[in-house]
Amino acid sequence: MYTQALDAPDPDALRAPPADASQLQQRFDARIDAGDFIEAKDWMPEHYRKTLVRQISQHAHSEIVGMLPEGNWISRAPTLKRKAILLAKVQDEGGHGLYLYAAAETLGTSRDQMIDALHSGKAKYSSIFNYPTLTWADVGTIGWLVDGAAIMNQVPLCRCSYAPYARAMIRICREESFHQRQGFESLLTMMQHGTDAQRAMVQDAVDRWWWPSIMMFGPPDDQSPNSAQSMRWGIKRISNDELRQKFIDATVDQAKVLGVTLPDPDLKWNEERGHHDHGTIDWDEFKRVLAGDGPCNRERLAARVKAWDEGAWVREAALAHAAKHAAGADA
Ligand code: BYC
Repeated sequence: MYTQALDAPDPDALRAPPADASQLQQRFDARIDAGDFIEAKDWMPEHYRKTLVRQISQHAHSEIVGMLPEGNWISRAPTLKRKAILLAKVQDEGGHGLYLYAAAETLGTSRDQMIDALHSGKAKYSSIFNYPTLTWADVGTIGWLVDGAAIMNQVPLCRCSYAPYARAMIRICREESFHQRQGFESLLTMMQHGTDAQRAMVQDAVDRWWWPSIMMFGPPDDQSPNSAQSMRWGIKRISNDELRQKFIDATVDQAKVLGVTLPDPDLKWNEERGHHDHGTIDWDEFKRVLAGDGPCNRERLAARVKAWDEGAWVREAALAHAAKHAAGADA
């Protein structure tokens, strides 16, 4: 069981005005500058707390919404081995959601509040999960590209200044590496031992997932309203553009090993920069997906709300059991 939430601060202490706000602020800034980790019970500025709740809860929502596109293929996996791997991966994602909700709870926000924000459309989740999984090759491609992008973004979060988030990220990143490798291996099998139709299926999946994957890193740095402050606070350690570039550079060589083409005619090595140049990203599409108008936004949210409603009896039973236990009735 993941028990970070037991560190949750006293709600009264959260509401109480600090004795000497400027002194507390100075001490907090000095700790951030020294690269110290902040724990749940430490004083922190309200904006720092809110930024973390926003990012961590959105990250948690992404994990549990992210179970849906792949979950769609559990019953149709081509072999028992692939089914077992996919089941384990989707289960891991549920676990990541739990670690992250627990980390966000240490900031004084409740699970119900976070779930409510997701269901009412107030909270975001990653744009990537609003695209459909049309064929089996989409499952491998999600592992390779989506988990690959996730690792690139999430490894620096293991050094996030907020310790409960950093601790959750260490566990998550270990599992994400396995996810990425299984996706790559699944695609490699189809590319090397599959039929022409299977190879074409892989290429088609890569064509559809490439651009949404590089949008996962968020808007360009000069249009990212949260980046500067989050970097100052050590929540984000590397900027959106820099991470996107690292991901593109790493993925080009992997695509060559697989034998697939990345769908960007402008993608080429720039000797002077020591990086790959790439074509223009369709930020209008990104904004449309964020505004709720991607191919699967409505379907994803409806699936989450349905799962929540249908799970009400489990929550009620668990609460009733806990109440009985507290009253010593089952002793
Ligand atoms: N999708 O100022 P910015 C996974 C929002 S799960 C949706 O740059 P920030 C996996 C952003 O929230 C992958 N929204 O923001 C699971 C902000 O809106 P608000 C999820 C996006 O926070 C299952 C606005 O745009 N990973 O890996 O500094 C299976 C302006 O952006 C996106 C995480 O959540 C997007 N792509 O930086 C497989 C990692 N991009 O909140 C895999 C943790 C931006 O102001 N999160 N927005 O209304 C982060 O690292 C950062 O929050 C982001 C954005 C880099 C995503």
